[in-house]
Order: sequence, then structure tokens, then C-alpha cells
Amino acid sequence: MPNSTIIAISTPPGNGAIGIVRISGPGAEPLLTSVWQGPPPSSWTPKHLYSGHIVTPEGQCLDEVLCFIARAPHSYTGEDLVEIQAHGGHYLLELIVTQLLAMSTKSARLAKPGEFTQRAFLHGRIDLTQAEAVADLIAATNQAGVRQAGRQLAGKLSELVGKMRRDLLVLRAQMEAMIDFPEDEDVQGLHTAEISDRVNTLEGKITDLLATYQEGRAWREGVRVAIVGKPNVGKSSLLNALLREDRSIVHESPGTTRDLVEEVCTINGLAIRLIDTAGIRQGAEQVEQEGIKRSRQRIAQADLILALFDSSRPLDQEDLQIMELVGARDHVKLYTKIDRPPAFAETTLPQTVPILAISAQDGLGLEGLRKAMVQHFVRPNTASAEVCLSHLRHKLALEQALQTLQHIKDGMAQQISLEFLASDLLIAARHLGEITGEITTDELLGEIFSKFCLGK
Ligand SMILES: Nc1nc2c(ncn2[C@@H]2O[C@H](COP(=O)(O)OP(=O)(O)OP(=O)(O)O)[C@@H](O)[C@H]2O)c(=O)[nH]1
Ligand SMILES: [Mg+2]
Repeated sequence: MPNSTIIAISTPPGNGAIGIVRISGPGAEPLLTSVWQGPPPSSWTPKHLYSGHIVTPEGQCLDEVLCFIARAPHSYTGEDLVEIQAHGGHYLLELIVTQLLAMSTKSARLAKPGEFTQRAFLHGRIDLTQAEAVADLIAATNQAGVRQAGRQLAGKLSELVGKMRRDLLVLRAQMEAMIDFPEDEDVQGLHTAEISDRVNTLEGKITDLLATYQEGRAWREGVRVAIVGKPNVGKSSLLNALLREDRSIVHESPGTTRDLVEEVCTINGLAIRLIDTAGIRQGAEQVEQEGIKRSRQRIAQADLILALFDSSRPLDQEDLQIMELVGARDHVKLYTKIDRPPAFAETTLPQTVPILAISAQDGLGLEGLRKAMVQHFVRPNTASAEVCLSHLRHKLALEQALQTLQHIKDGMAQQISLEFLASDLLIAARHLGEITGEITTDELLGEIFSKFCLGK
């Protein structure tokens, strides 16, 4: 357990109406007392505000402030915690922090990013999914993101994963009993069919949870949608129409867009990063070729591709290459420029994925396209009532647990001994424990908390 005292400015850099300095650890109260002029902190009721002055040893007043103490273990960090609400000038707040550090014995230091929340985790106030939800809540850019982080912070994901983990451990304990007491008829009741039933049920629950990942991630991080097609099909025009601004250069000559043009638009609360790419074709000159190379890289990273085909020109070899490029990926086909007379029928396009007819110029079909993009990422009737998975870390751990369950089923089919099955159950339970932080490493904690803001 940490025994140092940490100090940080918890409000963002810049000047504001108020600014907060936080101190956490065993030295929090003495440290406050050393710079405080007002009712003595030792007499305070926890979590009640007191007004006073922050002063230097020479008696110079730095600021008039409000302050409270939350005493261990009843605080955000689980340690003694002091919050000083000062006036929000950043220079002033830095002076207060400098003063505190100057007065401290050697155990007080500046906090690292996320260290207050890390302490809350280390003291068992919250688990790892809840700590991650704190960062998500701060970073959320839409209502659904806030709601999702709120649910995770309330422990809904931990509850779900914790229940699965307990089921695995109970099953394992029953198997161990069968192994340890082969003569005891009371514990021999667990039949292969029942074990396999219970493994199947867990497998189903994990699969259901994994199925929420795309949506959860979409709400938390937003999504990337690449606009792709041969030159001149109307990609940049579509970007501009969806953004309702003149963002990307549109011109009648093919090969206009070379650099990638990216902009975020929000549709039904979902942050969609639209990426206008260079038209893909053979025999382009050098600069355009570089643009095409970059386009291909961004297309590879996109969550969804809008593949554009110009309805006013006959389909050609370049269009076929686009179909090939996007064929294996999540994509929507767009039949563009429908304000013009068609050169081929919409039905000529392979009907493997939705085809939408649009005119960027006249705004036709754009509402349908907006809806289709959102529907691709969000299941109907949700910004969901249930918990969504939104972190890759959680997804990977669940996938590993799932693989281990599959391994157990394979083992059962081959009638391998109970010892092996029981040890695999423990491995699966460990993977679930990684999600909530029952099983963790310093490296993982460092990785998670370093992404937090300073002072949180
Ligand atoms: N009639 C009509 N013309 C359009 C429409 N969309 C785009 N155009 C025209 O098609 C030409 C090419 O449009 P862009 O949006 O620059 O096409 P692009 O796919 O970005 O082209 P590159 O960047 O060269 O690959 C321009 O002259 C546009 O005005 C449309 O919906 N209707
Ligand atoms: Mg363009």
C-alpha cells in the first residue's frame, strides 16, 4: 500500500473561477495545517467546508479558500484526503502547491496522472473497470458515452463479470472435490452433461457480452468511416454534404483530393470521423500515388467504408477494383449523382450489402445514409439499457476466457481427466479476474492510469 502523500492541481490548466488542489495520504492533514490560518483542521467534521487562508511561514496570505477533509477510509482515495478550493488562477494554484511541497516532510510529492484514482483502486474502493469508467466519464463526448461510463462506474460490468467468475470457481471447486474424494458419493454427483451445460451457459453469456463491444466502443471512442471510390465519383462532395460545410475541395477534374481530409460529425450523439480519401486508380502521377497509398492505409483502419459508384458513368475496371478492395470489409455501397440520368441500373451493383442512392449535390438520400451509418454501429432500441463492453482490454480478456472454455469442451469430448479440466477452469477465471483487476500487474496498472488527467 502506498504511504507517501501526493499533491496535485485537480482543475484543468488555465484560469477559471475556482481551482482545486488535492492532497491525499497520511500527511494530508498535517500538511494543510502547516499552511492554514483558520479553525484548526483537527477539529473539523469530515466532508464539511471550512473557510480560511493559505499562508506562507512569513505570514503572507496567498489566498482565501474553502477546504474540507475526508478521513481514511471514507474518501475518494480511501486515504486522508484534503481538497482546497482556491481562486482559479493557475499561477496562484501553482504557488499553493509549491508552498505545500516546501512545508512537507520528504514523503509528500507531486501526484502522477491518475494516481488518486489508482489509490482508490489499491485501497479497494473501486475495481479496475470502475477506475477505467472514471476516465471514460471525463472523456465522454456524447450522452450515450456518459450513460455507459456511468453504468460501468456503478459496477454493472464488474457485477456481470464477477458473477461469471464465481460460477467458474464454484464449478472448479466441485470438480476438485470429486478429484480429492473419489470415494465420497455425495460429491460425485456432477455428471459430464451437467459440467458441459454449465460451461455452455457461461460461453453463451461471454459471447453475448462480446457482441456488445462494437457498439460500446463506438459510443466511447467514436467510429471511423472512410469515403472510398475511383476519382471523381463525388467523395469530397459527399463529405461536405454530410458535414454541411465546404471542407474538402471539389472539382470536375479527377484526382483532386490527394491529402486525406478528416472531420468529425455527430449523428444521433454518435461521433463519426469521416475520412475523404484520394480517388483510387492506376497510372496516377507521383503525388497522387502517395495520396492513394495513404488512402489505402486509412481504409485499412476504418470501421466502415462508404464505397461510391457514379451512376452517371458506366461501371468500369476501376469500379470493379473498388468492389474488390472493400469486398471483405464492412461497407455500404452508394450509387451517387442520382440527379443525373443513369448510365447503368442500381441493380447492376452486387447486392451483397445495403445499396443507397444519393445525390450530394441535391441532398437526396443523405438522411437515409446518416441513419444507415448509425444503425451499422448501434443496435435498434439501444443507447442500451444493458452493459456494453467498450474497452479492448476487456474484450481480449473475455476472448481468452472463451477460448479456454472451448479448450475445456474439447477436453471433455476427449474424456481427459478432471484435473486438467479443473486447471483450465482456473485459467478461464483468471482471464475474467484480469478485467476487474483481481489479477493484475504493475505494468497494466501503469498503462491504465497514465492515461488519466493529472489530479484525478
Ligand atoms: N450532378 C452531380 N454532380 C456531382 C455530385 N457529386 C459530385 N458531383 C460533381 O462531380 C465532380 C467530382 O466531385 P468530387 O466531390 O470532387 O469527387 P471526388 O470523388 O472527391 O474526386 P477526387 O477527389 O478527384 O477523387 C465535381 O464536378 C462535382 O461537382 C452530385 O451529386 N450530382
Ligand atoms: Mg475528392
